[in-house]
Amino acid sequence: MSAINFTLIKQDGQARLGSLKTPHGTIDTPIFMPVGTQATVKAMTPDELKQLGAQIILGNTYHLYLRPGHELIARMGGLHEFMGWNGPILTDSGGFQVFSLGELRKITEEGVRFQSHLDGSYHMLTPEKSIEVQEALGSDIMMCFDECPPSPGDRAYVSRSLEMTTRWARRCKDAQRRDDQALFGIVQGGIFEDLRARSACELQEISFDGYALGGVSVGEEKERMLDVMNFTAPYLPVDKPRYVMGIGTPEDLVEGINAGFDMFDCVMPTRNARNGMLFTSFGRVNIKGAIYAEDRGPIDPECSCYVCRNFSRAYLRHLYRAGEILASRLNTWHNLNYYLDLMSQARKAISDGRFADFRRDFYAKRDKTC
Ligand code: PRF
Ligand code: ZN
Repeated sequence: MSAINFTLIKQDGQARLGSLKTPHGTIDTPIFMPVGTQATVKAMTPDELKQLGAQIILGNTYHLYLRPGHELIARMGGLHEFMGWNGPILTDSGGFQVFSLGELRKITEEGVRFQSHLDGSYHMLTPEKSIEVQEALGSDIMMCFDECPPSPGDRAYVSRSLEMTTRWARRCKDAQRRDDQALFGIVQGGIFEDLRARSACELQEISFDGYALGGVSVGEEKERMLDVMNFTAPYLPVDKPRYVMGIGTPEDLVEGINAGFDMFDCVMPTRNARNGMLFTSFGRVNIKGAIYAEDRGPIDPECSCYVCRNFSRAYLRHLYRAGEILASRLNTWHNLNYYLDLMSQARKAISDGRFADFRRDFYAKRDKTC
């Protein structure tokens, strides 16, 4: 028995409308998952996330293992209880984060030995350890420990790497002890269709509760990434959730949905918010700009979020320039609202059988300047 249950409600082209039941609630797909690396979605309380319509958030094995430690979180009642979020949580395995450490890590068949970016201490993450940490955190969905090679990457290396990722996936599954958490496999294989197909096929032989596309948006050209999403989706089972890891821009999400994926996560709306970069239906707004100094209008005239209803661009520009904490909060609020609302519109469009129109209108608007 799986800890989650996915229902495919409707398909419109390749785009899918679904419902994913998890131990902490049911989510509508396609879905965007705000990133809460350090057991917090930066600048937002769990209550605010609920108000924004966030249905599931993401946590990180690597960061929480190093600080405050997974055992401490387990003693505090698990990640949900610790951070005061009672909705679904997906945790990434730590694979991607340790590979981003560059010089500070060494990969072997056993796992990855690395030095903490916090204090330089030595640690070893293996498939077994990653599952142990994710079980201690108690997330609803755990991810397999994978290797994410740089892209486009050397074909021979990518091929050997994905074989190891498959062996690691088997070890993750064997290490799983709890039956109230789902486990997703991660398809690797770089930009090579046959390697992606092999990875997807081997993972399905092991059998997982869902399948993720890893190793995209890691240096390859945008067109390549779109190709990879489009040619990999057909190798994934229809009756399981499909997740693209770590993307992306609003355009990437629309293309991911169009390719047949159901779940997405990215730091972009939250991180960019703190840097004064705001997403709107007409494109991006850099709120630092002098042109907004006396602009009485809202960030996005089409947005009905709390920030757009109450504050001008001029005020938000001022808050940002003054380094006020409220700038981060309001900008994050609007950007998350934008991302979550975009997904809600996409779901509605699929439900009405007009996803192609939705996608065309989405691009048509962005051609205009703000
Ligand atoms: N693997 C894991 N997490 C990830 C990625 C991956 O390939 C990516 C790449 N887009 C983001 N996050 N485990
Ligand atoms: Zn808004």
